[in-house]
Amino acid sequence: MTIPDIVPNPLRRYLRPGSLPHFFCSGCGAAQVLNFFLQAADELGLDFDKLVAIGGVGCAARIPVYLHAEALHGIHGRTLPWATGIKLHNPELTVVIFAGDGDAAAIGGNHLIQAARRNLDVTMIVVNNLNFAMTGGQVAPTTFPDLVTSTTPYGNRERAFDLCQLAVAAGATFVARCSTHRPRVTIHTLKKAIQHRGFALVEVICQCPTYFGRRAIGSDDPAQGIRWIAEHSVSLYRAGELAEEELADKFILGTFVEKEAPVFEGSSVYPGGEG
Ligand SMILES: Cc1ncc(C[n+]2csc(CCOP(=O)(O)OP(=O)(O)O)c2C)c(N)n1
Repeated sequence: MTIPDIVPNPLRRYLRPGSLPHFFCSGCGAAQVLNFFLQAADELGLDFDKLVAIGGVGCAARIPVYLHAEALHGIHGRTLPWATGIKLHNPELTVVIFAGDGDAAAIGGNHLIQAARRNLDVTMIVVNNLNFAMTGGQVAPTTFPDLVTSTTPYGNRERAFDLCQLAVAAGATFVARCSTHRPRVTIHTLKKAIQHRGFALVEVICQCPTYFGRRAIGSDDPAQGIRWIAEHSVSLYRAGELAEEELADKFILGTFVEKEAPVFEGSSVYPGGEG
């Protein structure tokens, strides 16, 4: 089935023919990230013939399926091993990973640490909707304390994990957190991450109306989800004014690291060789 363009959308040309209608729920933040990425790619003039988009399994991990580029949709948590092989084999390629927070912070967490440590020259976009959405809204390492999810009906008893701090500590050379309530900043940050040489991690805080919204914030209205994110966000510059307890349920938004360092590439794997 093809969807007629009611208003011709210039970004439509970046979508894989026949990939619509998409499978995202109404108001899903992951679909917004797809839109942000297309806008960033368009503004950069990114060559889609040299783009490889990689997703594991999950709602966010479906994003590559819609891109008119080489796409790999594979195994939950294993995006970075593929990205490593692809990038080392052909350094000319732009490799972009789309991962859910469950994917990046739980099952794929160690791959993230090693890729950051190596400074693998890829961009990893983590779509953080604070739960395992595709499997029914289970608690994730990123879920804030006390929140209700499908597996924490009495409230989450665990502390939330800060993926950006992890990436910084592991050696990533570009690390930023953005959110769906600030589209322009997010697009700008994605552009910088794509252009960055080295391991770039961008975490995008996203609403999940169907699972997280319904249980954790009591509304499946996407606008409420976005409002909730805005209310729980604080800029990096203001975060220093808040106590640690106040930050426990806040998203610190900003760019944490942007620096140059040697990247992991073919010649560093086989010194003196072509890789
Ligand atoms: C190896 C493996 N473990 C578990 C699963 C089940 N599984 C599929 S999607 C998913 C949740 C994905 O959550 P997240 O990565 O946060 O992405 P979201 O769906 O929220 O975008 C899980 C646990 C799987 N497919 N493969």
